[in-house]
Amino acid sequence: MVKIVLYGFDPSPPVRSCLMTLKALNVEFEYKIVNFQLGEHMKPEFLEKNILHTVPVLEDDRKIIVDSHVICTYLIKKYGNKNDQTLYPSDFYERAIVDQKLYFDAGILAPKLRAIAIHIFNPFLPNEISQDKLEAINEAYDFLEKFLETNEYLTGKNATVADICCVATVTSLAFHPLDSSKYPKTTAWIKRMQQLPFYAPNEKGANELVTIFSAHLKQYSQV
Ligand SMILES: N[C@@H](CCC(=O)N[C@@H](CS)C(=O)NCC(=O)O)C(=O)O
Repeated sequence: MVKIVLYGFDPSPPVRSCLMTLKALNVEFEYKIVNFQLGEHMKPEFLEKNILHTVPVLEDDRKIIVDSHVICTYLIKKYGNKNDQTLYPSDFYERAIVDQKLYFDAGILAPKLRAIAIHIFNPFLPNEISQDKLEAINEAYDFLEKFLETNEYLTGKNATVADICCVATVTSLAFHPLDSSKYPKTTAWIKRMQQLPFYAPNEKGANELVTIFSAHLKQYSQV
């Protein structure tokens, strides 16, 4: 039997994207926790799987796949219902629109979170978090509000893999809360995502991460 293993830990947003996708597809897998506090991501056996020392990593029948966006789309292409194109359409143009929002997550949203995370988790960097890094998050919220101007989800009337990846990141940014009067569409989109049957694996890890960030910011933000 083909064995799927996901390496990661719950607070990590890209790991949560994979957990939601696996749940949406109803695929069985083994979840192996990588303990960063013990430096497990830097051990030779993990580096052998991913030289970038990041999670998530997926092992499918002993083949390795790195990067949440690639993992999620791979899982849908391989294990998704071939008659249901909702999560990742096969039409080239529709897929390009979904890919664009995946790259938006990878290239714009997630780096704004990372710019702050490095001051919390990297002991060699200053603890202080400058105001401009927090304000940069508003730019991401502005983009999302525009994307959602005419649609209920990021690329149309249905949630796709792009919504899954973006919501994992956005809910991790909640230490810099969305003003619902300024961002009504984005606020409604998050609530809509939270109602979906595959959303549950995001909840606990996002809360854990936001608690860590909020406590750090209380102590170190330069406001
Ligand atoms: N683009 C990657 C980002 C993965 C990533 O940066 N993961 C973080 C945890 S959220 C990590 O493993 N960092 C450890 C490191 O960079 O050493 C993805 O989407 O999978």
